[in-house]
Amino acid sequence: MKNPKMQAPINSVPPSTAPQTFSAPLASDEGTVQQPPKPWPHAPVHRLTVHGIYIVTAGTLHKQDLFERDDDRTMLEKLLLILACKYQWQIEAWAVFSNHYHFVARGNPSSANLRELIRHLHSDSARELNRVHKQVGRVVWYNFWDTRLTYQYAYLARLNYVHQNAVKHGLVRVANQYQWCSARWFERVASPAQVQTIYAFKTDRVKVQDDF
Ligand code: NI
Repeated sequence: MKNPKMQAPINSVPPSTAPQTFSAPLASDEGTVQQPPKPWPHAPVHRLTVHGIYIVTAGTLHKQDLFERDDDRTMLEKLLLILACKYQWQIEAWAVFSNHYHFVARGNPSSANLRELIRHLHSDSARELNRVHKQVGRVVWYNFWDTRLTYQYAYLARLNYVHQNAVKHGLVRVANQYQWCSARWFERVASPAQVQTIYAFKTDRVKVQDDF
């Protein structure tokens, strides 16, 4: 993965998706999910029978740096946040890179199928990327991995893993300096104690598909 240029402003969150309007990221399963304003006409469709918290990773075909341009990563990040809202998954951490992404999402009884959300994200982002790059029909995404997190420690460690992922990949020294991830948002919406607690979780032994 190539190091993206960092001249873009680090505080420019996609305005229409405004993640700072989410509820506190550590709300309970039963807590009311506040989502960004909805830019779509209808709530989705069918219900999952099983809800939970998942970590999702996806990579581009052959790990190519297809989202190398700042605008391309911004597009992908924005689509992720919009579609998560549409499918009623609460995104608690995310990181978008030139050749892969990760997110942690919390479901609720209204959530639509997570894999359909991912397929929708891949379909729309590939179509838009290919339109901008004038690459008709190019395959963009290779695969994705979704893992349900059932233990508190595993969950909190992976939250931190995703918040800190830009540091792991050597793109920034401090996670909140990376524009296309949740660290800066998390530090703004969570309490200092929450931030301190989450950031203290060791991530070096967390097993996440991440050889990008
Ligand atoms: Ni990664």
